[in-house]
Amino acid sequence: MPYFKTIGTVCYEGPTSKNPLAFKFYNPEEKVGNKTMEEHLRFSVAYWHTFVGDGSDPFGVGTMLRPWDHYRGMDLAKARVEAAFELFEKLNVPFFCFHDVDIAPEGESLKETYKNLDTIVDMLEEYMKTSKTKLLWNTANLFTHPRFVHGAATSCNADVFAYAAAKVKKGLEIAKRLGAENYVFWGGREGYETLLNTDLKLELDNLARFLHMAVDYAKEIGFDGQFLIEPKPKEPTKHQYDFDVASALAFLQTYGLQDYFKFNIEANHATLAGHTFEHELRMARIHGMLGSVDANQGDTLLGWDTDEFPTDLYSTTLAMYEILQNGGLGRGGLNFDAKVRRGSFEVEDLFYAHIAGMDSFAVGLKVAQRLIEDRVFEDVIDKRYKSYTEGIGREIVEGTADFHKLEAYALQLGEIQNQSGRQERLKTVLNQYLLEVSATL
Ligand code: XLS
Ligand code: NI
Ligand code: NI
Repeated sequence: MPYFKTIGTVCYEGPTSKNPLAFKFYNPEEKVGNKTMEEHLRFSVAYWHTFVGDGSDPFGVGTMLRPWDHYRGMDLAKARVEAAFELFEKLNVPFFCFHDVDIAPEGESLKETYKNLDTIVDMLEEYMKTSKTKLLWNTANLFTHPRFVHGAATSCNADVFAYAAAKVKKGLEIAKRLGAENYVFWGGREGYETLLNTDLKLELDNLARFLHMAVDYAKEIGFDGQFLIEPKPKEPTKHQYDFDVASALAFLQTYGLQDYFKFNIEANHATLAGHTFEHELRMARIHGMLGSVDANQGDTLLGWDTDEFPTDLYSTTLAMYEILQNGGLGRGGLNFDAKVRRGSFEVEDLFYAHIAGMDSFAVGLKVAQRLIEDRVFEDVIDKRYKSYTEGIGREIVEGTADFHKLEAYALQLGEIQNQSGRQERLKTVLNQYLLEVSATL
């Protein structure tokens, strides 16, 4: 039985199409450089926002009554699977992602929760046999239930640590069974509210112990997906341990975990940390740690994770620039960790939202590809740092200069000549590319 009766398969119709249920820019088979758009972009639907979210916020109840919502319990979970694969097919998306609690309700006991999960995972496995949509990643929800009030791996309560470990163990088994490309760790409540009651050192040590155990267990069962840490500075805790790429990287390096993890960069988390999306992507990329992306956007006027579908072409272009410079996302993808607004409560909106996000990244991909082909920024940057390719600069880079040598050099220098950074001109060039490439789409 179809859940999205009014909607057929969404196809590419090109930029002049007036059909709201068609792609204007995302043409999966079209080649950009040496890969198709589908291979570059690796879009994924987030189960939680699209099949579970109901539009509730701290001030009001849900606004979205979905066609599967008359079911309860396991029947609801099963109906969601049916709806999910119908949407995946109609949108032609190659991937999806979920938390354990998104796909199956928690039982009275952990055993019963496992049983519920097994039933739904059986069903997912069956659907995946005939569907092209694969699992980009799954994760364990270690933040909603009251038991996680003080955190999970960083809880003050060892029983909670054990319970969280069991959930992740099960999650890894599911990842292995469903052939997940990655497994995500987002530290929902792994942070603190006040130092007055917090053993910061023990919490960080325990988080590292937990992640090491996960690495060991993945090896034990032969799960070869990529482990991803998803940094976020705050919300729900005041201070989250995986604050941003820089601090999470320092944590991984401190505890000898850096070889087992990459980052899942979420746009809105970057902005919450006071960075741009492209800053976080660049930081991850230059350290060889860019794994996957939670594609959404925040609102500069609001200080929380608004998780909007990405429509800002400037941002999708700069993001795709980083991704292309990274040589792609490897096993990662662009997961729409994004939700329709509370006022967009009809099922059609789920489709419009995904179409908007997919088209926006398709434009970003094309513009970024052209920028790279024409070496727009590369040439500028090469020229800007030229002083490090010759003379004293080269000695600094090659490690043959020391303070004595540099002092001697500085003492004989005349007035130092600097050159303009040309920021405004570069922004105009970026605008030109956006407009030019868009005009030829
Ligand atoms: C919340 C996070 C979450 C993770 C998965 O802010 O983005 O949705 O992606 O647990
Ligand atoms: Ni996310
Ligand atoms: Ni988020």
